[in-house]
Amino acid sequence: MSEFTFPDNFLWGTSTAGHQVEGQNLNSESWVLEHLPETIYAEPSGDACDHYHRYPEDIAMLADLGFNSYRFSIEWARIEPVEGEFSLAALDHYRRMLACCHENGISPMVTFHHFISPAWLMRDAGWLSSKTPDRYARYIEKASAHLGDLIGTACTFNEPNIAVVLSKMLPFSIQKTPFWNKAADAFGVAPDRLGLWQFAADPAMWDIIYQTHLKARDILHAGPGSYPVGLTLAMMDIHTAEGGESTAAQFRRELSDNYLERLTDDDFVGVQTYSRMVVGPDGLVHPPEGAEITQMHEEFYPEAIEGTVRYASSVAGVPVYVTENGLPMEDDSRRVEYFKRAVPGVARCMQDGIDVRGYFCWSLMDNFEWISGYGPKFGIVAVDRKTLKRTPKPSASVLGGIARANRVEW
Ligand code: GCO
Repeated sequence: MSEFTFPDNFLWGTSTAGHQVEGQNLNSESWVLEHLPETIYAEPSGDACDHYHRYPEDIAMLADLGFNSYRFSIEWARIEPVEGEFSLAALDHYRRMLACCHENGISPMVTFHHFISPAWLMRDAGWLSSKTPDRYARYIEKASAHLGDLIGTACTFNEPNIAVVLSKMLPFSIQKTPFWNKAADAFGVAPDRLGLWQFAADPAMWDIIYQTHLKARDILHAGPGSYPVGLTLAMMDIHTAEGGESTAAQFRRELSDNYLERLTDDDFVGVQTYSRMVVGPDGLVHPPEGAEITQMHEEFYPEAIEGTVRYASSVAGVPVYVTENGLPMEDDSRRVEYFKRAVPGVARCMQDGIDVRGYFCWSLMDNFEWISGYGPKFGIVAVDRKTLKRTPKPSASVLGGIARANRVEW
């Protein structure tokens, strides 16, 4: 039997994203995409979990469960619904959320952009436009001035590599579906100028996002408050099948190294991992016959987080937060098993001297899983889709118990 006690200041949290839990994000680009006749979304986000109004109950609940931190995003589309028009009401809402965290002894980790931009940005090429860095910097200035003194940790962006990761994982190209041209029409741009964060797998986008990240990082460091700033990456634990060495190296470069190598001056990197990816000479190799498969069609593989934390630390050379880790399955007993194997993997990294600062599960509650809708269940808390009633699952007590004890055995 092994055991590990985490440092006193280690963050134990749950993660969510505004568009996935708040509800009625009407001025966002996603709201437009979800309501296209040719949409690829299983269903619209609608009310989501009404977290916009129910956050006091939700934050009190995660504190009662034993957590000491909460990662959530603020929504640019609410704060600047029309270019140049900033909503004091939206900024005050997020300030009340931050105050609620502190009242509950919760250190808030704020993600300033979790995939979703205002619809108006997409009408001018979104993340393919050279004007976006300055537009985003203006938003960050306003948000930092209004909220910075209450922030514990900040992520400028969530997963700038998601479109490239999806391009390797999805069995079809979103950009080749009728949805793509209809989405371009909806925003009044040519298909090759539709700069959607989640789906435009255009290498030029990362350069624009990276320049924007540097601007945002400097603004947040200079503004009110004093807190670490970084960004998060979608990371698969990439394994090599026989003969796949060069292809796996190419996957690591495209999906991880191109990003990690530019983060060496950041205060941290957020690692977000769910499973492994096995790569053979011709690309992705499907999970072995009989493997347990999740609702996101990935292998049940809790050990992946140990691999990605080690890899991210070795390439970026900065502290790590596990900002997303979890399991999309209806059967919560599998989520319990997942955490019981994943958390020790993080502990082993720390035993070997890797500077891990926190562990955040995805997600606090079952929520809107983008194009998959409300089908996949990632939450440690169930949400009744008819009443929005929250019901903690056994996994909430198990992971909350580890958080409260600040130690793990295996
Ligand atoms: C992501 C996002 C989350 C997802 C979660 C489950 O990594 O795609 O950060 O918004 O919902 O990862 O897929």
